[in-house]
Amino acid sequence: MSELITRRKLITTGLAAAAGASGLGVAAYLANRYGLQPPDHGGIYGVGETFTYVSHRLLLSDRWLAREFDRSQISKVIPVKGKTPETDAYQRLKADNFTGWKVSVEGLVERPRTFTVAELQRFPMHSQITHQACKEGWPFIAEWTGARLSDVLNAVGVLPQAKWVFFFAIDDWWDSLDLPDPRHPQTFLAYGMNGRELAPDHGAPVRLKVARQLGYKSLKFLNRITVTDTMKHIGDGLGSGSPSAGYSWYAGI
Ligand SMILES: Nc1nc2c(c(=O)[nH]1)N[C@H]1C(S)=C(S)[C@@H](COP(=O)(O)O)O[C@H]1N2
Ligand SMILES: [Mo]
Repeated sequence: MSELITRRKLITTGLAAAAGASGLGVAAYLANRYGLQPPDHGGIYGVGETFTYVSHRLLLSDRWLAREFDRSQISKVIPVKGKTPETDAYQRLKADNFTGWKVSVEGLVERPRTFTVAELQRFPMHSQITHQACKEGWPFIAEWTGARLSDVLNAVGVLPQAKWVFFFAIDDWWDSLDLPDPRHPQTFLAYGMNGRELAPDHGAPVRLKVARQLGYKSLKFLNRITVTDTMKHIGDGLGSGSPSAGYSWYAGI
């Protein structure tokens, strides 16, 4: 207990100092001290990214919950953003009601395997009514239903050296999370939305839903999950496609 309090005090003092002139250097110092460098820390927004990421990871509990709403607060109009994959592969799977869709879970796990949507539906089903905000606006509240990613990861057995979980989609989007989020109870592999099957516009047949980060981290059309201990050699090594597009890797709310 005392160790935690001391650590918190140190960090709070450090972050308070960070508001001052030599400010962001303190964030960088704490990032080094606790091994909390976001993968895009070297970019133009790098120092700010480091500050946000470090303060969230050190000051907020890994179990902190994103706000949940009542059914009456579900948005009446839900924006449609982005495109549904136009490839033949996606269209064929869709025509077959996605029975052939598979999500592989591989990398640093004891028992790599693939899951069909029906197999994902055998995990305990959970729902959350949460807010999703795109960086460009278009916020909405919806009910998401699915399996907890933590249950799926427990089923395959994550190896102790694991640090990151990468996600890949059929439209070539990719992203990653550090372990607190994949293990968080509001992080879902969602296959339902507002009481129906997930629609293609929202990522059918299965998408990641990360309630504690902005919408762009919730990868749609998910078909591969890879657990790693490094970010190197995956894409440009920045942890997701977002930093190259000008968005930060960490998008905590
Ligand atoms: N595979 C994939 N995932 C994606 C996207 C995408 O284009 N492809 N768009 C992202 C962005 S920018 C946002 S804001 C949310 C939008 O989710 P929605 O369509 O359910 O609103 O999905 C994210 N996940
Ligand atoms: Mo977005």
